[in-house]
Amino acid sequence: MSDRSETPTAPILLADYRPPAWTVEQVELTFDLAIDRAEVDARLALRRKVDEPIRLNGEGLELIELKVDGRVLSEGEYILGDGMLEFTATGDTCVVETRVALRPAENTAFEGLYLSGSRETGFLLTQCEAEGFRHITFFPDRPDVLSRYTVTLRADKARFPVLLAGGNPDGSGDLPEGRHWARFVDPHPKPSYLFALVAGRLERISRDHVTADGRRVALHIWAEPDAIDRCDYAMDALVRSMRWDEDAYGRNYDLDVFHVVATHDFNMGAMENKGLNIFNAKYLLADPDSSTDDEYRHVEAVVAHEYFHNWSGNRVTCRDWFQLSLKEGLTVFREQSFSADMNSAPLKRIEDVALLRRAQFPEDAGPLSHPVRPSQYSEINNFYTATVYEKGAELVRMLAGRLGPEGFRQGMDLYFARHDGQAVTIEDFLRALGEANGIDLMPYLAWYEQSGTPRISADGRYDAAQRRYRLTLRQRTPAVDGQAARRPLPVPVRLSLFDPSGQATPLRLEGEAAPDGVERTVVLHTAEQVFTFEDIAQAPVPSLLRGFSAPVILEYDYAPDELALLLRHDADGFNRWEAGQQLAGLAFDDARDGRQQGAALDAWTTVLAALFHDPAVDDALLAELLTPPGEIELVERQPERDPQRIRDARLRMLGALAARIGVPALRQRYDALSAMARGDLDAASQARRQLKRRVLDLIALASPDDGRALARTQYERAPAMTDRLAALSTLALADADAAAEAIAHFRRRYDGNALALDKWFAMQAQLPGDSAFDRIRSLEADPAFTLKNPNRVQALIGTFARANPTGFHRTDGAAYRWLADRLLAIDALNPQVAARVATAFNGWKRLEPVRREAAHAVIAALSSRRDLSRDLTDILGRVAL
Ligand code: 0A1
Ligand code: ZN
Repeated sequence: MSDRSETPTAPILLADYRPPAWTVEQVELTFDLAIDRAEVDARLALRRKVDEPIRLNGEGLELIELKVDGRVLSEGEYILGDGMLEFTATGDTCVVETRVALRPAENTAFEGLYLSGSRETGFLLTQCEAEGFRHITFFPDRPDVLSRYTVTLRADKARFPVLLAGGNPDGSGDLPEGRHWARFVDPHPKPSYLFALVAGRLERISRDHVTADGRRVALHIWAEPDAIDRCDYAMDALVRSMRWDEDAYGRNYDLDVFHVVATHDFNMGAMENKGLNIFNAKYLLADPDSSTDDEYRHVEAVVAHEYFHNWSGNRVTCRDWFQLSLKEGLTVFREQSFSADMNSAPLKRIEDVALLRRAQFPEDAGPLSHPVRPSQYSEINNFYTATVYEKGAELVRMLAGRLGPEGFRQGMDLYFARHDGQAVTIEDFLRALGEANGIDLMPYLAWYEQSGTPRISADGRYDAAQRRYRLTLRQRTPAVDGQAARRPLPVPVRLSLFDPSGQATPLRLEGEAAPDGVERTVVLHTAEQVFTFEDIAQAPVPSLLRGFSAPVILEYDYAPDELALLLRHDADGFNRWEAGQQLAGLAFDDARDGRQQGAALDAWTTVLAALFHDPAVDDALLAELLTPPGEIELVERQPERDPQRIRDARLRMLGALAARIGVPALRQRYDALSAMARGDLDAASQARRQLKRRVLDLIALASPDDGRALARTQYERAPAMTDRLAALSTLALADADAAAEAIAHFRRRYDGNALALDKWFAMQAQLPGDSAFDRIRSLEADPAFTLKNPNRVQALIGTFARANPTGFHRTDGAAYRWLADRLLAIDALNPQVAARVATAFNGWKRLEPVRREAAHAVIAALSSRRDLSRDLTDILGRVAL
């Protein structure tokens, strides 16, 4: 567990980076494993780089013995304290041997070696990123120390029949007294955060994969016996990922075995340990009866993400934790590209941008805002953020766009070849990509170093006499309090111009001899730049930032009918959706301000009603178009937030849309979609379910009785989870009391199925309004609720605090006080989870005054406590500012 904060620790600064004084060339670890007590013998072959004592990190370890070059050190010969073991050595190389004891079953923080599940049937596993290895043995626990690992595991054979560690198997056998052993050798030097072991009663499914360069690899997915039949989809996804990385990046797997393990007790999504990926069960297990379509897609994406780390993260790793986005932003980008290839590229782009706006934009606009490469941190676990991951991926996407597909591939080839086996920086990445293409990409470093979402304002002037269109682009990034003024960034703006009939116009920039297609990318390098297009016959409607070519907020004063034109005609699937979102934003303003006949509300409902009947619009896109920005995104548009007003206005605009399409047409579409319903997983079936859900929600708004009746039937007849959960949620949203019977039925049906129960908790945690808080408290009393399981905590407490604005942001502040209380209890068990949940306080400053005061009082009281973990102290300290 992390330190308590009685003595606040000084932040770690990027500017203070120094290479390690001693490196570790070879690590030999021997584990004697048991639930209550494990012993770890470590033999480290060290090499001196700088004339300094040897300093090894170690937290919560009971040191039994320390030897240097074969000699036992007595107590006076070393210093042990503050998470560090220090002693001196004379030569330039030395062998350090330690023996330590650990207490896995007492480790509720899930960092280091811990127990998943019960003492009787659970299994042991490790989590080392970012700084968990120091909870296992004394070691220079930093990513720039790369070592070769040999790991021997010993344990009772009946209790721990399966013993796994990263690397290739190197023997196994029986020992006296019913024990056994297994050894693993990893030939690839790796940082300590990629070490992993697993021991317990697990079952497996297996497959063989022959890599493009001819290596036969045994793939094994491991799970507890009751879950092993839910691993097949993940295995398929793994094979697809391996093939894709071979084709798209020329990257092959590099060990003889690849293990993947599922656990229900995990702080994050999954972990890319070398040769032994460990997954939160939520992102590995999938079956139609308990998983939704969205979850299937997430399993595919996370399996790919962890696998892709084998090169972007493991073979080439980070010099220090400030460079985290070097592996995470790049791997998210690779994962997004894979998912786009496996599914629909425009829909994937819509999903990714929607996530960026929902999660990263608010983060970057509030007190937790930080650059993709932060310059300081006090607790690194708090930097696994949407900014490092999602915005980081957008930066790689911009670089890839700048170089084009072939140039990017050449750049990546050079990056992997040049830095294989190294721990490197973002600068190294930019240099490799740039040098492979003869381009200086260093101006993009500013994107990594500067926080905040840039605002790009665009202004178009048409000159009929000159047949010219002048587009002025300006950029500014609002500075966060106390930070330096922002530098202009290189901002690629992909664009087209549409004539009033909806045709894209050929584009010739001033000074060019001939037009070059109907889509161009212009790059804004300075605070303001003008781009002049020639031979433009009529005043055009610009389609800007196509495909979301840069992670910015675009400000262009579109009239509703211009957005309506783009919504009808834009060939860029993303921008078509985007036009709909922009128009919906204006329609929301009309609904909020009581303009029931407002031009935007009218245009939005009119175009969508037309598209609803247009056979050229496929089901998946229509479902997306019928979804206006959510309450969380809409809140971002408001200077001062009153969640209830926002929710009411959003419902009014959706009501207007339902009325415009009309209940008979909605009903007809719903029936047609239902008639085709099966539980199949192909894209068309998924799209139909998605659209059916939107249509049902619209029916429930326009004709509540019909909506309830249809939802009840859908719940009863659903062939799989997607339809079942959607129907339950529609029923509960329409009338939570009337849905009580179905809610109880779901609870009984899925008793014992942890992942399905998480959805049951989360669905109810989102139900809005005054009664939400009481509902949460009675859900806490459900015997299946526990603060010890991160997924359960996120499902109930996290969802309520983050995704239920009207329920959580009560004017009486009761939910804030309750959250503070729960944070204290969670923090005592698992600081990482407490810190994550606490980020729900991020936007308090922009609440309307009554709620703001109530939130402030709670945050101030909580953050002044001295008995919190470093993780929670760090988040609260920043949020309170
Ligand atoms: N590297 C993993 C995510 C991860 C990060 C931290 C963890 O513990 C604090 C665990 C997992 C990934 O990106 O998949
Ligand atoms: Zn990752």
